[in-house]
Amino acid sequence: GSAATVIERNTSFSTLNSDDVSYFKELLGEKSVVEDEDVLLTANTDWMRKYKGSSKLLLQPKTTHEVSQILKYCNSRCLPVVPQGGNTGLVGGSVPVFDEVIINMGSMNNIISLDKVSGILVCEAGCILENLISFLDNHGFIMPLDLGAKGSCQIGGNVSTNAGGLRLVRYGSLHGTVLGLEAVLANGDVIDMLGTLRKDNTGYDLKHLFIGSEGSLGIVTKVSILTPPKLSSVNLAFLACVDYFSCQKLLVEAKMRLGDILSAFEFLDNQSMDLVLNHLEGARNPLSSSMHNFYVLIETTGSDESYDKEKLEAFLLSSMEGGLISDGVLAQDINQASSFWRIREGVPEALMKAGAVYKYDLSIPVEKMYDLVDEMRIRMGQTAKVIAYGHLGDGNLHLNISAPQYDDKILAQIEPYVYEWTSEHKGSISAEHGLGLMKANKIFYSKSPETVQVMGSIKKLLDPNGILNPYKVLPQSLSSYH
Ligand code: AKG
Repeated sequence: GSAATVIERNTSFSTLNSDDVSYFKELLGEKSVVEDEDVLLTANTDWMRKYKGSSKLLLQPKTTHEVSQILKYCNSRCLPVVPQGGNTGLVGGSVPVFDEVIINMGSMNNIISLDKVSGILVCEAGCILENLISFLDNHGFIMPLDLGAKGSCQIGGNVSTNAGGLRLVRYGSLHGTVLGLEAVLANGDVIDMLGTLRKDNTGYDLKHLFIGSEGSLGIVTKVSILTPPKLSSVNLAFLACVDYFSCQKLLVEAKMRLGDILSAFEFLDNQSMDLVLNHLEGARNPLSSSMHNFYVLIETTGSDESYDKEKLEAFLLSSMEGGLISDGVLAQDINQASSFWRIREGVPEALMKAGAVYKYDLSIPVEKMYDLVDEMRIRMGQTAKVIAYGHLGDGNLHLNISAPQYDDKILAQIEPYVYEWTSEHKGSISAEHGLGLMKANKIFYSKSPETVQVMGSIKKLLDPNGILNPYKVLPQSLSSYH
């Protein structure tokens, strides 16, 4: 059993026939119309192997025009579609639920331009994040976002899900760094909002509707993004704290004392560390003792090697003296730094190897965050492990419940409790992963009925037949119309 709620196929959708397939072959060429069973099996299944659709067709458009023609056709035929990037999402948003046509964006992977004065990059949606990072590195820039899935995830998917990641604490969310985008609406209209300006207050800033709407309002085909300069001095500390309160105080101090050079503040608890050490090959605890309760990674990025290092070392020394940190080590080179990151970024992979996992991605006021973890440990008892880590600097907790296998009894112990608790503490039930299929019907825990109603109206305006990524994001009554 999976955590998916039971939903029904929208009866107003038609089903794919051989004329449809012929039309797409004519439009895209045989090679870009995929019916191969192995390819479809992969594309129908999400990264966690928890959500599984039954699509019979995957399309690989190479241009915006092709995306436009595909959607125009599907809209007129009432054929539902699911846009798919790297398929690394964690909420079942990037795979079909039933037989939706998969629109794979991977062939639109051209970099269009980089303005080396302003650092503004324009590229197609299917560019893999890591490729953009390498490209920019050669030109003295970095991407304003970085996440564990960088080797597979695509910028179009990042933008469509408003992915957060490890650098948000420094560079802000994609609502700030994405300067423009091009999107194709359900009816095939191409909306050119691909501006490359920092400032543009001419009317409604519609690009924001496509950032974080998970492909439910249109398909993002091109992106313009502000990239920060690559600074010469990066330092990474791996630290231990005795309790959660110390992690919290350390965050306040780090923001105040490191100020402009702070570029990441991440945490994991000892259960997360144990999991990584047990399941990831070659992983080892950078600190000699493994008896610590919490681990914190602090990264600084600045332009003056000796000044930055002095600043960080002085901060660490006083935090040590003040008892906020009980142990710590500074990465001596880039390899050591990546081995530290591997521990933090490797938790999701270790969780997958450990068995079944129930994932919650919550925004909770920092001071309350770990109360939920303690409460969940009591609730779950011996039946499952509670693993907590995440972006402490952003108030974002990744709460994961790990069990040998999926079990509805375990699920009933977790939900709706986790959602109710989060809602009561004025948190968000999706900090950065989106709602997808997993949480489409849970939106009311974080949004008022009036707000959701407006979302429904926008959905209906832009996608009147509900063909774009159906069953996701909004409750089914608002996202697909029977
Ligand atoms: C992260 O590691 O920061 C993620 O977003 C993944 C969280 C998860 O696996 O729950």
